[in-house]
Amino acid sequence: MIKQSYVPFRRVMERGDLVRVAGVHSALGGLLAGEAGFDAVWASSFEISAARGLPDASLLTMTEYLEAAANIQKAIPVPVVADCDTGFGNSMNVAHMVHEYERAGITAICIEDKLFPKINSFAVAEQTLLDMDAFAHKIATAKAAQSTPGFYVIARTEALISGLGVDEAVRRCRAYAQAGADAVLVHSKAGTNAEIRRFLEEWDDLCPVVIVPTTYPDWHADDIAKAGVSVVIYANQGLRATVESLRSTFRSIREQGSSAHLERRIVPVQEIFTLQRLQEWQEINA
Ligand code: SPV
Ligand code: MG
Repeated sequence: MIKQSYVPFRRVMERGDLVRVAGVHSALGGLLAGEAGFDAVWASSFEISAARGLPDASLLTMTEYLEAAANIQKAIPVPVVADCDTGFGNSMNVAHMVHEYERAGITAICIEDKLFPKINSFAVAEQTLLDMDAFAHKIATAKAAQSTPGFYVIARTEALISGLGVDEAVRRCRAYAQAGADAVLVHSKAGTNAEIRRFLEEWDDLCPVVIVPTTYPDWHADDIAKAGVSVVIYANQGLRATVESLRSTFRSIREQGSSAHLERRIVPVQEIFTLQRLQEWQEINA
């Protein structure tokens, strides 16, 4: 019989190796990430918004992000880390969010210290941060709201994205760890890993560190682990590859007038059936 079971994120963290996470917006993407050996998936607000043809600017509601994350988790064996932006409002919203996500089977969430409504970290826009103590209160609220001990809360600082520097990023992450965060995510849009390395040198190991090396992609996972990072999120490479693939496939069919020339380069329908576990489903009716 078809079973839908998965490992909680905390269990993955307890293994002690670098945890590798792939950004996705669909269950199919999650299945492929698991198949490739990723330990968890990131239900990315950027990807989920883009899949709806919308910017990552707090336009979708908590319910819509939750539905997207829960639909991914239902279908895959690795845990989802749900990108919950700012927590969809103030501390009250954060408490409600934790209740809802936890009840829907999500085992890890991440919230960031920007103001609601937020805009994607790479957008050319003002990135104003919430007061540090107010965000620490959101983290403490999230931890107090969880009903299972394993539920995992990641506190993300956008101090480097806002140009406030490494010292401010460290100061904020310390406060968030002291408020009970299970891990801190320090995001950077620099073209090299220099400021993240400086952060890691100053960081006092109060809790694990998560990074998102989108703009400094040449940092090898082995070196990331050696530098003291616990979790690496490849947040949007899947989405960008999908755009490339769909664009060239659709264009090529239009230009050539048929799909015959592509048939050897695209997966057979049978392979989609395998991902859908069609045979196991059909056995239910057999
Ligand atoms: C996301 O993938 O939605 C993220 C990472 O939050 S970033 O797009 O770099 O802000
Ligand atoms: Mg996001």
